[in-house]
Amino acid sequence: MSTNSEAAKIFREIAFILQILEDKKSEPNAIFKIRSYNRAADEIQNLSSNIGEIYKEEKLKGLLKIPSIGKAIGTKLEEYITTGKIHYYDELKEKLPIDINQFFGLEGIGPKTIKTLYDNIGIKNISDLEKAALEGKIRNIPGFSEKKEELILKKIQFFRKGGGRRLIGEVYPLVRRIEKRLSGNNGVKQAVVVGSFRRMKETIGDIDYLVSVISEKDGNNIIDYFVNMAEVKEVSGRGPSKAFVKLNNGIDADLLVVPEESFGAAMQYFTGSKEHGIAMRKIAISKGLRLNEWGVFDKQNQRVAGKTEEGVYKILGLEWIPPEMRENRGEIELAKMEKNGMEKEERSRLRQLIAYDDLKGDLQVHSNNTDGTMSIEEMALNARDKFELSYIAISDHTKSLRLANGLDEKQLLNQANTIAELNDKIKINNNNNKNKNFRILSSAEVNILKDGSLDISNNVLDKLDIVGAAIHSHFSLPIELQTARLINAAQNPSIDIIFHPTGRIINRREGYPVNISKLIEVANESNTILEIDAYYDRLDLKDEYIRMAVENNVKLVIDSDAHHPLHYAFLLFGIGQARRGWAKKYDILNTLSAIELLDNLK
Ligand code: DGT
Ligand code: CA
Ligand code: CA
Ligand code: ZN
Repeated sequence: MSTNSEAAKIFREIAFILQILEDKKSEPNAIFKIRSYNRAADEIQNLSSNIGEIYKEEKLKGLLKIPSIGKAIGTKLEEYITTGKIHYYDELKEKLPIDINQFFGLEGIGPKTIKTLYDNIGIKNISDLEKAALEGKIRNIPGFSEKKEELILKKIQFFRKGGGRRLIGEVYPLVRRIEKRLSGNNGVKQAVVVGSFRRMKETIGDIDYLVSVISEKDGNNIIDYFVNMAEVKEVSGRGPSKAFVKLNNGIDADLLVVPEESFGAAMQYFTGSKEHGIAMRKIAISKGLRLNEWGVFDKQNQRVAGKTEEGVYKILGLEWIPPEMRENRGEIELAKMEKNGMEKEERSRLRQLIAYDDLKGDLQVHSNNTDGTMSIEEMALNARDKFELSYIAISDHTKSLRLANGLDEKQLLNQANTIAELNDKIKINNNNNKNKNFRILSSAEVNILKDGSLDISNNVLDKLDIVGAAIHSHFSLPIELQTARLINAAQNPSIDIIFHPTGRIINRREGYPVNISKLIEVANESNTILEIDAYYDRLDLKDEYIRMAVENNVKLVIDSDAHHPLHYAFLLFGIGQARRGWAKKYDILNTLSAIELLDNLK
């Protein structure tokens, strides 16, 4: 069956090749075409249903219902689903025999650079590029320099470190879909995904499924089912109780089958992390027990726990620990039950960790007034009706960010007026009880300029409900200057939130250098909120920094950075990240109602 990620990949490649081949002057429409292919790729990637299944049910008509898919792209998608190929794509590939996919991961090495490198010295892939850079062959090409050559090498190294790990958001729908199908299989008692995915790591090396069955025959059946799934490209191995496969999108998936009485122990073992597991086993030994993936055993080799995960933790004297915290970074100490005198506040971290249904609002949402794809009203109604949020803040970009069509002072104030009118309009038909107080907040993602000043004046910002600021340029400034820019913004009385504070894009760019402890100190003093950007290629702040912020009483918010209503679904990854950083509900301000939130701003 065709997978969403494969189709998305092809469309992204088409966009990229068009960027290289189309001369923007002679082909003024190229830019729109390129954008359409990229948007289509994003949408397909993030769909919760499989394109093949959509097609089976509704044919082309179903495909055309996917946001951003028009007739031209829709028919190509149909061709891909029915024949496995796209003729147009093959033609483009013939014109440009470059391994485009390899270059996607390299931030800053765009289509134009690749074309120049191909035309001048025939570079077709990353190995060619690395070799040429090492041999000093790039510096002499017009437009390049020794410094640029060095930068290319650095980027290749950063990319290699990522080592083929997938972003969690990229594989999430697929992983859950398979998990659900495994659960529904005859003879299967329980099925869960474990490993780094269950721990909500930012990137996933491989996918690990665990299944419990009653009989050996059921075990055999489920393994048969697993290796024959439509998503499987090849079977790397299978035994009586396990199987290893490679999926169509290139990621590996493991399946392990255990008897019911071992399910909890196996869950504990294969959820990891390895370090957490090793620490757990030491505790078992200190209590005269033995812990492995089959259970907890006493000196007589009797199984004393193993059916449930809670049971395994309990017999070791521990409270159950949320998977996101299992990194052996102090969580076991926190979970020790017999420990006397432990601060209530500390203990409650395990139980009061922010939960996946705790968020009431989203404070970074973009509309089609700038680089979003939908109107403010569409973004609002989707948030209210499909995601059950009680408020969103429209935080469009500001004027100095020209690429995103940033708003100037006048446009921002106009937008705030439109929002006030929309709120009145929405109130009238807020028939849906649960979110009857739904509200749109006026906001902005104010651009921080090179010197740390803002591109919108405070008297305009003060007319908005809530304001965030962010860095979008001059990434290569040294750490002192970069930190000073952020501090300047944080100390501005009109700025409530620093959006995506380090600017990283996972596996693609490191972000700008920031002295994070200094920023946290200033955020605390100035009552500035730091954002966890839930868009899955950002997840910025990372877990360590969240923990630092929380320990220093800095308040956080979790935002989707939505440019399309479907992106609200990404809030999940931000919550996972917050849990990995030990944030409690209390630490995250958008768990409050809109009124309470606004009351808590500086
Ligand atoms: P990944 O796949 O690189 O994103 O990370 P994980 O954590 O999913 O690692 P994976 O798939 O190699 O193994 C799944 C879990 O199995 C791991 O989190 C802990 C457990 N595990 C695997 N190998 C070992 C080991 O050698 N010792 C211990 N204690 N546990 C292991
Ligand atoms: Ca794994
Ligand atoms: Ca694995
Ligand atoms: Zn931004």
